[in-house]
Amino acid sequence: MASASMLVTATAATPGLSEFASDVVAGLSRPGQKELPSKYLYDDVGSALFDAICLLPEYGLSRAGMRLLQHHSAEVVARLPNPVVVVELGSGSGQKTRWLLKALARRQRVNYYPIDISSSALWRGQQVVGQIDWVRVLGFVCAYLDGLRAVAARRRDGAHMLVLFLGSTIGNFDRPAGDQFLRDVRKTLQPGDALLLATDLEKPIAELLLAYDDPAGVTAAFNKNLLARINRELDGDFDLAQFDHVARYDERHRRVEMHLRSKSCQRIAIRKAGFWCHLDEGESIWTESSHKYDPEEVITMGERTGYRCAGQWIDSEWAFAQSLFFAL
Ligand code: AVI
Repeated sequence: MASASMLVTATAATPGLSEFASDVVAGLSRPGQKELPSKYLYDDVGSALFDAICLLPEYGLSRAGMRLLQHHSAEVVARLPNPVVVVELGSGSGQKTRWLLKALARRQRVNYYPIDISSSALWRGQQVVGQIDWVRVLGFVCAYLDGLRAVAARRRDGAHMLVLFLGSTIGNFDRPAGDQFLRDVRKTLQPGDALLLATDLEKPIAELLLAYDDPAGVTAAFNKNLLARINRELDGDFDLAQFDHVARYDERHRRVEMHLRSKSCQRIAIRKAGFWCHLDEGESIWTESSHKYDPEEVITMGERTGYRCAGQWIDSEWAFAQSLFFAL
């Protein structure tokens, strides 16, 4: 990859710049590898493209998570304290959670609190789980930890919490940041509260690369939509045809990385941020990491961040784990 890159920053300190604009300016101003935070992949278009990714035959994560809950929800519920309220970090489509909520609703009335930064994602999930008898849904549109604290503040005496972090979203954090996130969640919990954590597991590299660079080009569209979003929201002039979607596996960090590689030497304007950046031919913008785990490593990760593991289920078709932890 070309390393020399020059950039012209007019307004790194522009007052009143939105958080999105400042993060874009900061990421594209980085010396060496340019980056854009993966959380910005999920505007309405990006979320719809992600839903389409979950249907791809090459991307087995979501179906694995669904199969696990379909087959093991009763076992998970049998290990939980009674009663529990359910908090989900990232509401998703509601398809997976439905199995768990149904199993739980066989023994108790359930208060279910999905938390998502996107109100449209919350709304879609609620259509599915809102149909289940004995389940009351109250969604929170906010960041995960803020929502978790808000739910914890409503907790009634004697009620425990079950936190769901499904979909292997923890894999989009670097490993140290993943640990920190689990510690932050733990701070909001009381001893005996539960966390069901999903993690995608290591598998042959060719299989992983196909999952993140599918032949139909859906993941490429998902990745490039980040540039399109900058064009839409910040009056940028990225020419999407001048970028290749690249998925690569970093063996040292055990993660798939998504990049957008510039096909030419180009200068891009992002007018609402008053910012211009230069990209060399072959230079890339790093947009996402997706870490892959060893099952034992997941248990250790929980243990060093304040939990004990009470069960782990692994899908037989796609290496993917759900681990049940209790806060110590
Ligand atoms: C949301 N997250 C767990 C997905 C993943 O697999 O890391 C996002 C994704 N990126 C490309 N395909 C899917």
